[in-house]
Amino acid sequence: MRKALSVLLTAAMASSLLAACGSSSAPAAAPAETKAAETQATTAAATEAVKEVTEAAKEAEAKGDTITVGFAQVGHESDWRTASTNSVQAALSKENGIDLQFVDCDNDSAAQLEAVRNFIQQGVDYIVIDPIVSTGWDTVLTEADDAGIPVIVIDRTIDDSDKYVSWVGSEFTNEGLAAGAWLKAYVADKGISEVNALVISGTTGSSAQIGRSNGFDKFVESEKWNKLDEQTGDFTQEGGQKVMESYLKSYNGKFNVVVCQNDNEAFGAIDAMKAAGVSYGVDGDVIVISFDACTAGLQKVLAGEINADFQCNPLQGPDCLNIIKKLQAGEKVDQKTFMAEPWYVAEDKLTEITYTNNSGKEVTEPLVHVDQAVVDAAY
Ligand code: GZL
Repeated sequence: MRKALSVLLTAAMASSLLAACGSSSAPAAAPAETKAAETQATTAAATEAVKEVTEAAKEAEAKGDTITVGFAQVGHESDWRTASTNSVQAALSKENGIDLQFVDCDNDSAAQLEAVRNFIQQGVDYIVIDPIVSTGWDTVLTEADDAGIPVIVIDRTIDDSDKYVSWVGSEFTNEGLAAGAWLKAYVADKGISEVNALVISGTTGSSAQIGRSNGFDKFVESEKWNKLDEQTGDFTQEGGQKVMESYLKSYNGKFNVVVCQNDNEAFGAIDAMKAAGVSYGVDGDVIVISFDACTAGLQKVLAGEINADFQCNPLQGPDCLNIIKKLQAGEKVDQKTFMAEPWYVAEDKLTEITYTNNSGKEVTEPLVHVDQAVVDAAY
């Protein structure tokens, strides 16, 4: 309710002006007619301001202590995104004292910047952003900062500005590293001596795409795998299918691994390989690696169509609410919060992976074998 606050401040200033005009400490008298005109103008302004604050106060009262939050969401491109939107909308709800202004930016960075500027104009209390891409943010975040509106970033990262109060999301490079570590262990266990990989990457310039590509590429280099190609499927099923159809024209019979940077791309790639008569998955010629581990993705792991699925946790709603409540109470909040994310596999032979994570620490992490109970518990 920034509007109420600004009107309250205006009213306070206006009433002090009124008092100054009538007080004995008024500046040396100007000609009577000027003084009267000045006083009349000030009184009118103050009356208007007080009227406004009464209306705003009535509005705020009617709304209880409603906190207005503007949320600029990436879009609606994937199952993961749907789960992310549902999580935020469920947490930032009227029942929790929040008036959520939601904008689906449809994967359009210009629209997302415009949505944030509109929130600033509206004078919301907080702004939540899931940034489509990780750069181009400092100007608009400076505008929000100048307007005194705290910004919370979820999921993907903003890499060219630090003008936000908190970020909650995933370590995307570790997701890519874990995928590489699993593939290294898997081909060793299966006696596969050569890796010829194709990558269907996510939205170019998104921190999810950058991290997953960088992490997996570390293993491409260290294991001397052949990465035949990497093209963006923009995190959509249609994109995954189109890229795989193109790959099948150029590399049919020459690849034995496909890395899809989210489940929806994997669904599209699988449809294309099925249509082309290429076998894939646990008993196939092509190993399928995916990210997100949404319910539909884990169903394909259970069916053996996806060999390994590296979860990216979309459920940042509760963290968002917690951060806002802490800020409202004047408490400090963590600058960064990383989501917990399991790694899922179709076969139970390998039970863990060991790799050096993005912080340079050697870690050993469990591999979760997917059964129906795991699918039933998915987000
Ligand atoms: C990653 C998230 C990505 C998901 C995709 O945190 O931003 O965007 O991996 C989604 O499914 O489209």
